[in-house]
Amino acid sequence: SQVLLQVEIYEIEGNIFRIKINEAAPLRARYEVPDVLIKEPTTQRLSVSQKEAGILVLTSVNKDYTLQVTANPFQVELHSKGETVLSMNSNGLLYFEHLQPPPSDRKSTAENEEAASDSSKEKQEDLGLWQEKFGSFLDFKAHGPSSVGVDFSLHGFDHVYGIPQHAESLLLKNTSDGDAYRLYNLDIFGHKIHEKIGIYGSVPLLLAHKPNRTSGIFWLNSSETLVDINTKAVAEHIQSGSAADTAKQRAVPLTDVRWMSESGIIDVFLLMGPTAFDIFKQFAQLTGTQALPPLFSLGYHQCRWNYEDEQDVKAVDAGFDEHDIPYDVIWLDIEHTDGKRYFTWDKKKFQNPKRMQELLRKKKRKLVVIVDPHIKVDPMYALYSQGKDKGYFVKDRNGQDFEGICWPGSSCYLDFTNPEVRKWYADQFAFKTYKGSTNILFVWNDMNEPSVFKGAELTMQKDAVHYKNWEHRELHNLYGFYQQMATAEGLIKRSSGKERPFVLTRSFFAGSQKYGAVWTGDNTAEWGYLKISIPMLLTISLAGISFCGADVGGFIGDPEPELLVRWYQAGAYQPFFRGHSNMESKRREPWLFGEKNTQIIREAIRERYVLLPYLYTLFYRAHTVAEPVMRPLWVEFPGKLETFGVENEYMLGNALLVHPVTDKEAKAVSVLLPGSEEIWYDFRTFIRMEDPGTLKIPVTLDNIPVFQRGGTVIPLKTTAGKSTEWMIDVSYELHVALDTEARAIGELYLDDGHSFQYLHKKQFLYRKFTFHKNILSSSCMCESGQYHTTCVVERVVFLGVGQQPTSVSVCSKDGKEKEVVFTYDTKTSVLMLENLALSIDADWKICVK
Ligand code: MIG
Repeated sequence: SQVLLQVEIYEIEGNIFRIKINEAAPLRARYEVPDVLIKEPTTQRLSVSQKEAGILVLTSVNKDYTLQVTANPFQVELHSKGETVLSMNSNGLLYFEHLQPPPSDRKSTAENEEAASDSSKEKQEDLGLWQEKFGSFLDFKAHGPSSVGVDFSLHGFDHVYGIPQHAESLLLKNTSDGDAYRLYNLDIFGHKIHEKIGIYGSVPLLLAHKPNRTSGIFWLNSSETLVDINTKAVAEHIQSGSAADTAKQRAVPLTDVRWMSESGIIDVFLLMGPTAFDIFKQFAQLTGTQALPPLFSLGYHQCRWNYEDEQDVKAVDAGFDEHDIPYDVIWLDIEHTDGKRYFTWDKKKFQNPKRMQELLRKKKRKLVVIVDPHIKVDPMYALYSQGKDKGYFVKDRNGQDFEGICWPGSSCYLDFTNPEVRKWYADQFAFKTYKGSTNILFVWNDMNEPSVFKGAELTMQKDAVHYKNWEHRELHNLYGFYQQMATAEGLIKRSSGKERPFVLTRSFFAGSQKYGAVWTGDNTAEWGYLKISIPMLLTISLAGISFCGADVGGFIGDPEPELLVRWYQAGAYQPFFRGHSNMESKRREPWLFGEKNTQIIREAIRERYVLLPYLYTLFYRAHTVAEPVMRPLWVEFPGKLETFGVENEYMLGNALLVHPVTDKEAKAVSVLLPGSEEIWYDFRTFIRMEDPGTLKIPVTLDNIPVFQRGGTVIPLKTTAGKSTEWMIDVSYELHVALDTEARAIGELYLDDGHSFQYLHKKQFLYRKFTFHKNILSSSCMCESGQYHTTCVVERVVFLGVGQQPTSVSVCSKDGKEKEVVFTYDTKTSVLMLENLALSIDADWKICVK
């Protein structure tokens, strides 16, 4: 209380408030997270609507919000039209460890000399603030203690989500009697499930939801962070006209969220929604949207630690063709390198990497190789010697290059926080620098928490030193973010800015969505890990990163065939779809488990490929309007309480509800089809489900329950091919599912699938399909987009058509009308039109009479 803090309050365009608290005059600058906000936010002028001793009331530009700031005790309350939405420091947990001179530097006044000699205990404690022991590790805090924290109360909310990454449930749990949620990127091999310890990546964004409102708290801090959650019921007085009623109370929920970070400043963004989709936009406005993935990366990926050599790659690739299973990418793990020197090849196993890539290219497939951030200490290794000469490695506290142990043995770690290092690193991906690489090679960044064997908690010492002398503790959670950023820039650069990159990263932070995909790391081949992968991916998606997936099959161990099959079926309906397995795991290519299982897995992967037009369109929406591709039910049904905790099923876009089977030998699953006013159709049989609600759906091993929501149109391909590139000319099929008013709406986005021409030259098609008053029309969603394609819509399936039509005709733009043949099934109410040849890029109408 002796040190003056400065509080800054901003309104940011689009219903966002920002509160920054820092020391008014810190001894030295405190770390403020750079490079995560995509631009300096556009502020708006708050007006002072009340100002008296100890109270200041600020009103937002649109008058919808007021911020009441009280001085003593310090507190900020955010009101929306009379409703208190959120308050800060209402539990008085604000703290701010101000920077102090080290104990040895302190001027010894007579007074404190006395105190010091009086109490050696105090001295001990004081020392503890400047250095900390953890096992055999000593963390030397050059700048002393510097932690910050504050509490928020979310009024009326008892459902909170977000703050990945934990192997935990979708709904955040009370932490009052256990561990806080920890945000500290760590490589935890064989991590357990239902733990609050942080793994691999973190996004300090929390969402709170109640039926009429969603709010968000974005705590912009990249040091080790803890989040305590406490949901309770509090009494609220009911305002009412009659005097007799004024005493009435009711219990309303309230969630307290306490954030604590090891260092930095308090810089918090309050996202006011009011809808979940508004929150996604607000967060994207600050940190960016999902990069539009190249289409191939939405196909199936086949990975393993390791595909041994060129021969192995060839054989696995051929296996997919032999078994008629589509796939797009084969992956090479660390063993492909010359002694874990990234950007090199093991010369015995991969004698001719270009030849191998040419073979894959002919098959219209791609290669992904791993590139980790640790660099083998080896003066003969160019990356090391250059890095060393240029001073590009993270330093230890004594100013020497930090050395840790990792795969190659003794290793140094590139300091990606330095823009010059990132530029140099990006240049390493140039085709002429990265020998043996071609433009079908893409990249996987692993171990970038960073993982340091034998380091404290298997990561870098917090007292290691980065660019501009910042200690590692300040920016730990950003390390992987920066590596992926540099890698993605490298891939763009090598194509002279023309091609979209694909980079998968294990570690991530807020904003990583701009650079590619993430996966959930080393899961285990057990049913529990399949089950938890759904809430884990939903949580990552809520935090802005749509392109996410979990290792299909489970990385560690050997899945029983049934588990593997179930995992493929789930993965086929998730954004990033990759089979992967550990070195010690048995081979796991999809055809190794008997004809029947091969058949089912083939079917699951083919369903994925057929669905790609829809999925790609969802990614376009994630890219342009920040809608998560995979979303919890409550996002689509914000008023339906019964959906708030659902985590065993999810929506893929707004049209598909997916319920993976995650129990062994399941004969049936309980599916919640939300919304009494909704109609749901079985995605495969087209049969209308009787009455929404919770249904017991019988299942066989053949597939998992998937439903299309009435009122939507889903674009698909009529058949799967060997890979996405083989499918370019395959015709389309539309599934038009009618709602209670016999309407439906949907869209299709399409472009060349790999370049930035959609952006720079507007080479894309964005089509809209509407069914209204018995007319299905195809129209343009965006006149400025143009893309030439000869692709046609071949088939249209209408679901839920009440009665048999007397005729169906197609009207083209020039007014010509042509009757078409149709079939109608009275039992299922399905109307099917086949052998159509309607240009995908033209306006047309289908009239059902
Ligand atoms: O500690 O590169 O999560 O996907 O196969 C193991 C070898 C290091 C961890 C990754 C995993 C990858 C493995 N890596």
